[in-house]
Amino acid sequence: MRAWPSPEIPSLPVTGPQVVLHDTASGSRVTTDPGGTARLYVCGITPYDATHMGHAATYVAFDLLNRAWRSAGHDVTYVQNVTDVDDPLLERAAKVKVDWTALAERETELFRQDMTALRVLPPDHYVGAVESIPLAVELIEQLQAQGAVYQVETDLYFSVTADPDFGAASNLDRDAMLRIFPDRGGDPDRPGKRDPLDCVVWRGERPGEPSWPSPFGPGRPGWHVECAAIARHHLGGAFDVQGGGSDLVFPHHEMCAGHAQVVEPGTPFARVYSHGGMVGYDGEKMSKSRGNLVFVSALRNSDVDPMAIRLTLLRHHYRDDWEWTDTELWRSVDDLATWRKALSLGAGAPAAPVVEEVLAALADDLDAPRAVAAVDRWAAATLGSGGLADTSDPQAAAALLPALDAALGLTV
Ligand code: 5CA
Ligand code: ZN
Repeated sequence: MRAWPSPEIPSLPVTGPQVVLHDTASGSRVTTDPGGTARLYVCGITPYDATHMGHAATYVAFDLLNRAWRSAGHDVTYVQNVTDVDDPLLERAAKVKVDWTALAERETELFRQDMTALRVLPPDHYVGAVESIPLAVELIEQLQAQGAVYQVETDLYFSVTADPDFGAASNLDRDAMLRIFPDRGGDPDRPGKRDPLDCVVWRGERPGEPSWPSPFGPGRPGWHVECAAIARHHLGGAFDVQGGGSDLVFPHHEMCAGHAQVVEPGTPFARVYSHGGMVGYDGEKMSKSRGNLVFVSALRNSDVDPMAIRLTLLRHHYRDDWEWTDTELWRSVDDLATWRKALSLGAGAPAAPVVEEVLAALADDLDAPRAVAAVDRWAAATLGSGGLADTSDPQAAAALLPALDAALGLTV
């Protein structure tokens, strides 16, 4: 699939520190150790509705990781999928009477435009589930060869007991997994299953649903096997970071890890599992199924500066759960105006310590609020009050502008 155009990334005269990230599997902070090229997989959208602020927060969070690695001197290979066939997409297409492929294409295109406006670096491989069906089939055959797959009617299930490390990626015990599973698409009570936590890897054809031929009969892959197959194919085993929102910790990322670890025993799916918090609106998690959404495209259409949207997201730590409010958006519009005013002076308060603080904050588990606060302080010092402006650095704006762009993705 086509991704979206990449913004320019200015090169900085200073190198950032190695990136420390909170890892869901170990429940602790881990210094990422990517060697030359860091390998990142982030779960992409299910394209049946426009990009909301929750999606935007997640993709901006992993964009900060991408940028922090680059600032630390690494190349990055970034892979993102598009779940372009799935139950909610098919249901929405049927409801609004459009072809499901047309709906997926339209919403994916809108997502590309939203990501471009928010200056999110594109993945190197933007991969659709449909175009990856042969990869999923190959992975299911490998799972079969390990004896990890069994049949229930026309569907195939993955035996979670085949992975000795099952539960490790999400760091959850069996009781917690059993509690969460039914709320996240699982079917613990289906007759014929060997373990309530087993998940579908091949869904046999249903009347009225699209299907593809396979050695297991017509049907389509399960959701988890798609991401596992795409990530393994494009990144190999033990890639650096598997990312997504916290709603994907279990079962999605656990099952992906399980599939990968059964076909390549002893090699973890990913080294670090990283998860962003949930963005809410009107007291609940923002979600397409609940319909309590604030769309990036709707704000763009009302001429809101996308950099103000991005700054609003950056003011929240990526691991926090928080509520979107328009009040914060309007505050970001004002803050950007203040920054622009200070930067337009050219000279200002010393920029080097600010650049250093921004890079240090981002390498410290993507602490964007701390980075942004450093810029606020610089702008306040530069503009001063009552003649107390600090303009001791004649090159302040020239040093700060590329750092804001490269590290935070903000053009001011
Ligand atoms: N296609 C799958 C992943 S393979 C999927 O979860 N799609 S999605 O469209 O539902 O979500 C896309 C990304 O946005 C996921 O990483 C998800 O965790 C994240 N996300 C969804 N809702 C929110 C929210 N309210 N706040 C923060 N992140 C969210
Ligand atoms: Zn995924």
